[in-house]
Amino acid sequence: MSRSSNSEKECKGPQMRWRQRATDDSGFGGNGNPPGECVDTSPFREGEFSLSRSAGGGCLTRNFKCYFPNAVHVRTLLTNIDLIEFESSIDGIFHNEVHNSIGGLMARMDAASAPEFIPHHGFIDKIWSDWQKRGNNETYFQDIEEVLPGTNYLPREMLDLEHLPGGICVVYEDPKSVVFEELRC
Ligand SMILES: [Cu+2]
Repeated sequence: MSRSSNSEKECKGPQMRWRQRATDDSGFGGNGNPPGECVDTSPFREGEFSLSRSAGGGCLTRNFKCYFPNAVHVRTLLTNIDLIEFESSIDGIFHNEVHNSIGGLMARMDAASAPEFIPHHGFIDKIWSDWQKRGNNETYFQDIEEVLPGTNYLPREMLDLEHLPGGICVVYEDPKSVVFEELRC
């Protein structure tokens, strides 16, 4: 999972480089095959892996579209100092579009059953963490003093990923990629 205790020396969360991981046959498997879009490579191939009954059962499906954000897109997003614009982009383009571009199970309501779901969300969380570290308007939350629905927590308690309630911390490493190193802002 993406969280571990502060008492550990290091705490890291999973993340993914969307295009590389989502198209890697040896990792999560590649694209699905028509007509059913079932993935037929990797440990998640049809016959080896099946969805839970609550997710409808059957094989893991994918149907790649052409759009995946790259490192340049991520850097551009991080330089956006307006919280509303940042939130709109990370939610709409970086989160939703990647779900839809992977397609198949990731584009369904039960996408959480897909093996790439947690790494995808881990990377979204990393971008959020990187944006916070840049100090961009980080305290601007209109409802910062309102309890988050279904919890006893306030939004401001969730701003610093290294000091979350209950002694939880999350630290993300940068992807080991020359592209990311060259683009470091
Ligand atoms: Cu999602």
